[in-house]
Amino acid sequence: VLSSVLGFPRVGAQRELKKLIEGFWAGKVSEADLSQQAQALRVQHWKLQRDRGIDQIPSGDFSFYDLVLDTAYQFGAIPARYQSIPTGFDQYFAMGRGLQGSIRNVEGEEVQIDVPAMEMKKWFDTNYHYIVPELSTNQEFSLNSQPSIVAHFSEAKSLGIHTKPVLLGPVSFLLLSKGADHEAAGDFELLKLLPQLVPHYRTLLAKLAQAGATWIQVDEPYLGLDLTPTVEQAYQEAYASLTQDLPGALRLLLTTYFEQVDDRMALIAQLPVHGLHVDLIRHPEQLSGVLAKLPANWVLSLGLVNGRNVWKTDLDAALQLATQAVDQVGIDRVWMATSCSLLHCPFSLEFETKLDPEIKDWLAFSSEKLTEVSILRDAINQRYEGTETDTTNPADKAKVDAVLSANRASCQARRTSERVVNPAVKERLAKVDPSMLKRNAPFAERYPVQTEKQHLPLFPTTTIGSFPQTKEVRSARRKYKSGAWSEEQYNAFLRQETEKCVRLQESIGLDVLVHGEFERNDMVEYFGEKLRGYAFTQNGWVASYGTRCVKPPIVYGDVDRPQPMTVEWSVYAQTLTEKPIKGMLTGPVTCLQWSFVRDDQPRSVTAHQLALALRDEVSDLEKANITTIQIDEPAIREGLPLRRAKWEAYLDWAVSAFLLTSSSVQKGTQIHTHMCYSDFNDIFPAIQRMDADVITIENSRSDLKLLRAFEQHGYYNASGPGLYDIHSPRVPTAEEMGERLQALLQYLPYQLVWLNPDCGLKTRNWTEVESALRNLTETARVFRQKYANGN
Ligand code: THG
Ligand code: ZN
Repeated sequence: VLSSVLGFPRVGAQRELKKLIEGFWAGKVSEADLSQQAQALRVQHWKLQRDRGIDQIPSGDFSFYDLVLDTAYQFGAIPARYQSIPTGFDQYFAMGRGLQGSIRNVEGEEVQIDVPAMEMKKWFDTNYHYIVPELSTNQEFSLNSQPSIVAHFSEAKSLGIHTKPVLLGPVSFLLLSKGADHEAAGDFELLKLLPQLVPHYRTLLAKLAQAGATWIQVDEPYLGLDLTPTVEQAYQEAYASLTQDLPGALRLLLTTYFEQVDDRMALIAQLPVHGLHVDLIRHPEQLSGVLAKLPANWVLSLGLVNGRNVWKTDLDAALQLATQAVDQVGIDRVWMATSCSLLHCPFSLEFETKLDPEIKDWLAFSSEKLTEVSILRDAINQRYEGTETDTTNPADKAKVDAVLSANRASCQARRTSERVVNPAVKERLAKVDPSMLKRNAPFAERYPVQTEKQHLPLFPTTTIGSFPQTKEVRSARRKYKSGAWSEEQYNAFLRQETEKCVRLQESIGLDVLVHGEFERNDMVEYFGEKLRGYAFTQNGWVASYGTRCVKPPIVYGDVDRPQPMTVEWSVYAQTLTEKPIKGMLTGPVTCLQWSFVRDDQPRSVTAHQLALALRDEVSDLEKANITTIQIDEPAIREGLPLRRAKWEAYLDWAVSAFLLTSSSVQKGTQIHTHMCYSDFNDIFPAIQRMDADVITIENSRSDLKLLRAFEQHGYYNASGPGLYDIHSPRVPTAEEMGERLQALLQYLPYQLVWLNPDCGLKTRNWTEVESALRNLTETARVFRQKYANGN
């Protein structure tokens, strides 16, 4: 058997690539240095994989921004608004992040340009965002030489490393795209572009063959999702066409992940490829079904090492699955692999000097997972000793046995550790009953009490919670974390920032104020640092979008809250003002979704443990007279299972976790929630069941589509569909916001509408924030007058 990796984290051990690219954007790194140092990083990553015993090392998994963007760029799918920018980094980065300023256009003239970025969406059910390609109905494709997967293959080859180029398959590429014009909506229209697109894939394959490539990894994650007859037919036609005149040496490995494909084997087995990769982390039970229908001579790549989580692989369990596969198809047709790309996993444990050694022993990050993959290979090859691929020697056998027994000990220790099990938490969870999942009065009764209690005007104004995280704030946190600042010094600084923020909000005339969240690094990491059962890392960065990373905390045990987490800051802010201060919490589903979580109990159980901890925080805030509390759930939509048949079960427990967090309060306490980043239309009934008093929601890009859904499905609580897009530095005028509000009021009763930006303000600067919020309160003033007599 061979060892194989589907993709490696491109950002580098110390986020070198991020720093390099951001340096280039800032004009501090030349284009030549950018290219040269990026290449050095690729080489480093290939060598690391080779040295750790990987046979099938990926190439083409490197990107300066995003791999879906790269695929679009490579096939010439460049939307019209970027076409005046000369080909190259400027144009490429403009597509990823927008471009404002003066450039030399294709004619060589100096011109002003202001183009927004392409849309981002979550990559399946991960917390990684890809760039959504925009294709027109008459889209033409070409094969660009950049970004060059062929060059990367040759680069590795010149070092003596024979890699496996990775391509995003044509069907999944089109299904990830959107129509540039309105007619081209939906799968059907986009898949019509296959005949234009596939010939360019063919040319690319020919070039790869010419460069000496043999196995090509073709990623088709959509094969595991809900398939329509149109999509099935698209797969058949696309792969028939793709493999026409396939150069003799080429082998295609059809690659699936995040879902099962055992029920898709009738389709898959007909496709003219040479192997299949399956994700046995998500669905180990699919193996039998896959084996039963695997065509003779195909290679089967087994995803046995989790690319989405940080736990050591249970190697014994993995070997059991591997043995089942090898017994059936033979030792020379099975690969041991990661379940998906390691993009979603931090780089290496070696930088974690502060992690508790007991917990650290349970973990494997990307670099450590490489060793796991190759140990699995060695162990299987040894078990089948005497078969033709036997290359083992006794010394290696002893080494493999030692690794296996150490792994057994780690897994056993984790299963039985007192750090993991907290009987009090389990007991409390068992006692949760339906009365704890329901407010003590219906919305219609609660809302007037709240309005009165908080002295809320018509069209109340608020913000989503965070205010600018400036260089000073980040640098203060660094000084504190490095020990250069004492806790007192740091807290004094934070109090000063908080006070400035409250004063500014008062002067702007907002109705419900926030403290600004200067004490928080990330909305999940912050809570992870304060809850028991959670560990956090120093360097566990994973890609979020472009060059941005997040550092997800790790839930390793039963979760509870040793002490209040946010009360002090909210109470401090409340001492500064007569206006209500809104307490700010991250909801249980988002904490779950944006953390690395336990794989030894269902996600729903972890979510409910988080909910109980947060429920206590809600109670403590209420007791401290913080009577507006926002519980953010931006990630509730992305947690949806990839197949629709599983949606209802998920939504049931997700909503229940939210209700467990939020519903202990008095009717005069107002619960807000906030959602962003996605299309909520299809989970509307669940949002209503969450029964938040006020939902603030990102709305600026989806225009009024969202509101039509409000109307269609019926939403009966109060809402604040964002009046402007905080992702852009543009400051909208009061008139613009007024127009938007007027449009909103066609769909929502004016008595229940809040005015707010569409998301947190942490990525903006103070000048932009102040002007935009002044325009927002001006809009409120105008509309209060207009609606004073009920319109
Ligand atoms: N937290 C977590 N996941 C998230 C978000 C979050 N996923 C979705 C969305 N929000 C992603 N948005 C961002 C926005 C900014 C950054 C990362 C993800 C960011 N990161 C810094 C960087 O890479 O430079 C690193 C953070 C730091 O240095 O403090 O800016 O909010 N968990
Ligand atoms: Zn948001």
